[in-house]
Amino acid sequence: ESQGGQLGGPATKGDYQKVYNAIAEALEKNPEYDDGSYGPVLVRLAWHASGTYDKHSNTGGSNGATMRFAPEANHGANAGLGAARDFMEEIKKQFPWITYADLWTLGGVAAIQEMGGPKIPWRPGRKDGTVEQSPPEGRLPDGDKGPDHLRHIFYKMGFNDQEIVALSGAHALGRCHKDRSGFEGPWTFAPTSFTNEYFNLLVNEKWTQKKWNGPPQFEDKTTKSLMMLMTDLALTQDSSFRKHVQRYAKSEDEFFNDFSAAFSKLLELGVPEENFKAFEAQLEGGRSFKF
Ligand code: CCH
Repeated sequence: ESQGGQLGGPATKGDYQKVYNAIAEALEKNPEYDDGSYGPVLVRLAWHASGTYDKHSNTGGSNGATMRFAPEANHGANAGLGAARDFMEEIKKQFPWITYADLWTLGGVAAIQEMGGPKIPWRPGRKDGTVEQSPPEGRLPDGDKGPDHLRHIFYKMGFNDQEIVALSGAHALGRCHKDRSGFEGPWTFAPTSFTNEYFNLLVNEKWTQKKWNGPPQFEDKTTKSLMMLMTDLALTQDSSFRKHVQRYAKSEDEFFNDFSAAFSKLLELGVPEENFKAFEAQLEGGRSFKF
């Protein structure tokens, strides 16, 4: 029963706000987890659940939450996201009426907003799918590639160069884990704060290749404690990307506005518009969830 709030009737905006609040309150439930917050890994779950969209075949995307099933859960790109799915399972127990597909995307919204980021417009209406609807492996980006790879991957989702740069700013958050991706370390000094710091560091730091036996990654010359992937540096090496990197380094407002629009679009990839229409009547008062 995908439609049915706390009392069994259609879910209202207040019902979704309760789910949002439960996620927000649990973000720092385990001080031992990474940098003290599940926020970053929840953002990554929302992104990987949505970024499988292919506009040519109109398959993949956030509708379906097919990462619940083994094939997609075991895709190399999704290593470590079990921590986020387990977190969400606890929320799902409290609100069994919400779909996983709505829950995981709302989790990304709550995490961004609670870590100090912009408001992200979000609508409910995603349905949970079957294992047969799982996307093939290989639709998410690899960290050891250049600008052409980024375009190949993100153009399939329907994004342009400006949106690619804006979305990449999410790497202000979180870190790479040796045992998940093979890469190691955070992009910024404040990995649980959503800021434009990623762009400042791209513009102002000198990045040199890290000497180690892991996959190719870069470290900042000043402290050697931060990292960038080849795909991150690709944004500074291509003029059509670089102008937006420079713009977002100068103006956190412009970054926040553009990130909000692009992330909201990401979270709706592959969801038929009629799914949203069915719920819109319930959502008097808009699409943003935050008191
Ligand atoms: Fe990312 N990302 N990401 N990323 N990502 C990783 C971690 C995070 C790439 C590779 C990696 C986006 C785009 C890209 C987050 C959000 C976004 C990791 C480390 C790799 C590798 C995983 C690990 O070891 O745990 C590549 C390549 C691209 C190319 O564009 C986009 C877009 C978003 C969101 C809008 C977040 C958040 C994390 C941190 C996760 C954590 O657990 O801390």
